[in-house]
Amino acid sequence: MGLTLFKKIISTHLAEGEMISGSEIGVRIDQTLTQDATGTMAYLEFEAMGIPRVKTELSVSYVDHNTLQTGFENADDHRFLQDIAAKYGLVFSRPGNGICHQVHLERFGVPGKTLLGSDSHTPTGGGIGMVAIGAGGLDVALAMAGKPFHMIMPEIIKVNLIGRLIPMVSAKDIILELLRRLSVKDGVNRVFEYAGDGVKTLSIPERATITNMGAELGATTSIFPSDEVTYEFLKAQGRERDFVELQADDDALYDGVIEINLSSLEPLVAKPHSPDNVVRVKDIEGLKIDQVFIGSCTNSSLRDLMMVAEILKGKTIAPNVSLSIAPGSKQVYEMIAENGTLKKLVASGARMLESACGPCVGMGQVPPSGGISLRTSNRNFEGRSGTKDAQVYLVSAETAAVSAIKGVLTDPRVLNERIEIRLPQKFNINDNMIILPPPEGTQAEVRRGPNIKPLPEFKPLPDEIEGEVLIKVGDNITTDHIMPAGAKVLPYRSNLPKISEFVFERVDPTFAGRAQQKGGGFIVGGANYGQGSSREHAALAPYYLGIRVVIAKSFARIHRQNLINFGILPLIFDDEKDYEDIEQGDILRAVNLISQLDNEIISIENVSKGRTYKLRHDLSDRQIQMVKKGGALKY
Ligand code: MIC
Ligand code: SF4
Repeated sequence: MGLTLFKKIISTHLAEGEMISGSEIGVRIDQTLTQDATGTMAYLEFEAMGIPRVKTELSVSYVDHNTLQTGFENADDHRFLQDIAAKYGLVFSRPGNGICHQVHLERFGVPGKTLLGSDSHTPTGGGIGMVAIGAGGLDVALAMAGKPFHMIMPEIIKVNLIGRLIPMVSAKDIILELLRRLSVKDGVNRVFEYAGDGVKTLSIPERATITNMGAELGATTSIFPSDEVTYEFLKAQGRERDFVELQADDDALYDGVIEINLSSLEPLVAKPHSPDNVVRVKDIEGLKIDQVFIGSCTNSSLRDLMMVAEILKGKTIAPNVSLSIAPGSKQVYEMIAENGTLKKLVASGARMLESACGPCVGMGQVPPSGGISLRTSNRNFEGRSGTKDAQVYLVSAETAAVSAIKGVLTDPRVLNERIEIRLPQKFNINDNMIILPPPEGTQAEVRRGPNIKPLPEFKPLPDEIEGEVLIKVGDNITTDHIMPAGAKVLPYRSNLPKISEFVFERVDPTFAGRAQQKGGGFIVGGANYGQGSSREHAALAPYYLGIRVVIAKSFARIHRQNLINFGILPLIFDDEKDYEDIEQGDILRAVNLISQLDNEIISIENVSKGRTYKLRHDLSDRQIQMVKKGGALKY
């Protein structure tokens, strides 16, 4: 039996275990990426390992998230990251050079290689046939130290693309269609592998939009074959030498097949507050909008911005709309400046932002009170735009641009014209904002501003824990709920004592104070607890507040691993009725916890209710040792 593309790449990188879905494997990592918001912590962890230089083929440190410098904190972090890169042999992508995923695709990604990134949208690299996976900073630090990355061998789902998209329907609509059919939790421990004759009709930026937003399915990653389209893209980037042809064997065996007929797709929109809350634009057309944001690692490529400019050209945005645009990289920015695209955007009334994440993660351009914001980004979680009452709708660049002119959500097919965007044969190659590390052995000083606080002490798991259920939340709680981002909180990513004050702030602002006062306790969650970002602060900050056990119906992949990495035990209800029974304020008691970990089932007593719950841990032996010792660094 032949192999899927994912298995082909994993088989050449397998360091531990067997490729049997559901079992734990260790994978050799060729490349890593970090961004500033997760990077400072990742490098503090790397430093703690005492390794003189990164051991990967390539490790890149990007600055793209915390670029809104309203205080000294972010600038201090950038300087720390630049110094660290020089000291440990990393490539440094300076602020202004662009969003990590876009830049990595353009300048560094290589088909067939493995990439581990401390950002959940690292699978963007799957657009050029990489196995690109998002993880917590500590896992990335371990990969930089030359250790294999451990994960559950996923199931592999083939997504068969048939036919060709009709005008004004684009790649974003393909991934929204998948999110419409599946949900934000259906991709957990699965990989989506694209195939079929529709693949060759999609450019690399379009493929990358799809693999990028595969993260919203909860998937381990998504991957496209590496074909002649990939070759042309790499050649245009002056990197044709990095090309290798890669595809699944014809007789490859998949765990499931999904078919999407591209020619019958229509423009789609994800309604608040979940990327899988998808309907046709037609179904809610006419919705009055206040804001449009075009950008983020999902839709900020040259192709997207040229398309937007062709739609906006000679027109003015509606008086009720504020349109902001952030090009994905300096390369894109330079090229739109040169080819006249920028002029068309500015002339129409667009507010041009720097090449960074920006509004996608609440860094500026917060919508007005009760505002309706149309965005080309990938997440519309409640509160993420920077205000709790904003309603964020996710759409394609085409839908965003047409709606910006009309002032209401509009199906872009009204334009009734065929706009063909031809990508250039040669992209502008100017890597002057990329700093290569000095040769090994060069002395490099690391400057640390006052916001950069040391890591906490990691203590072994206590054998007995008694405490209160400090909070009980529902299904699909995101890491944005647990550890908010945005302009107010993001600057404290390297200051754990301070950022811990914001845990669950948008759900229950009293949480952090209560946790601290009671010296810890339990968190109870529903299904897919911790979905969304890779931010390990969503585990580290609760650890800092004294949490050692989280009980949920199920966990999202990256967050579960982050909990384990910091010595927090993730437990699953064996009987979901117990989730209904348990209440905030109940006192729970776990005794003989250490020896109980040898069993699959762990008993925890609800002292308040006089009942005992059966809980599963599903940890591998390696993970059990890790949690017992107080996390991965101790282990
Ligand atoms: C996100 O899109 O939520 C982020 C901000 O990029 C995060 C990383 C972080 O929280 O720093 C992610 O996707 O992992
Ligand atoms: Fe940045 Fe938004 Fe992409 Fe996260 S999803 S990497 S915040 S652009």
